[in-house]
Amino acid sequence: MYAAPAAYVADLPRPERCLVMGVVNVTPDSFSDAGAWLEPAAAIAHGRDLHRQGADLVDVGGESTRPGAERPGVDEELDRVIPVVGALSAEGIVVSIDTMRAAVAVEAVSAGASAVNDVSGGAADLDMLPAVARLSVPITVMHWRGHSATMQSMASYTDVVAEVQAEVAARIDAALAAGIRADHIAVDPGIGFAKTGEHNWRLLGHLDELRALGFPLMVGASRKAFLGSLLAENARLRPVDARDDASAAISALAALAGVWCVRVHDVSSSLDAVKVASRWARAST
Ligand code: PMM
Repeated sequence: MYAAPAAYVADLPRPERCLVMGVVNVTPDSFSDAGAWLEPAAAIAHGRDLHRQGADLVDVGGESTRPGAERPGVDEELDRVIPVVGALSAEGIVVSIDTMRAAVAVEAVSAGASAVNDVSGGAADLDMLPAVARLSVPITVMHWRGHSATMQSMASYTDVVAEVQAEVAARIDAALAAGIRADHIAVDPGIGFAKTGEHNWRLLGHLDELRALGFPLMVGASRKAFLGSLLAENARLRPVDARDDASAAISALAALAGVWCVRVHDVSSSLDAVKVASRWARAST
């Protein structure tokens, strides 16, 4: 009934429990922390703080993917993330770069990043998968149907679990065909990306079917709108900054479902949650 992570991703930490990835959005417009970490010094301090809280990895991103967001130019994205990636990596913090651009991934890895997190699974930039193969670093391949400006118009499925599984399997095949090592690939259902709340819940309730693809799973549900709706009172969404308890609950349940890594904004609550899940899973064997 309860599951330990099916597998770990090579060349990343292996704490023998679900990993916790802390998020640093170096953006003016992310839904979860709009603009709070846009200045490099603030972003670096935040990354350090997440590391002190126990984050196994810190994910640095320079492009907001909230529904409707406009894309920054590549130079703008590089200016946002490279100083942050460089400073955190130099302190021994394991950094992943959240980008859909091969050029940003390449610069970030040369600045010290250990992994690439591409929400498009290599579909947004056809140079991405060959670049990651050459860099020989891990990559998270997320389910994605299109850029933020239009993605919610693509939230249409007959069977969301089967379709996400098939579409993400095609991206895994593309990654392998580009020469990326199988043990460098993690898979993510892309909670909130071209999905309604109902779709998100069905995917979370059927993580075992995504696990059946045979790759470590990442889940990024932290602070997302479907939690705001779940916790709404008097038709008012729960504010973004009051969704961390629910996010930690998702982390515990995801860990029990055998997820490899949860991507969260509040690290300490999710770290406690995955430790409880890990102890619970051990007691149930
Ligand atoms: N969600 C966001 C950004 N990057 N990466 C992965 N792998 N999975 C996600 O669900 C994901 C992601 C959007 O959330 P944010 O604006 O709070 O970073």
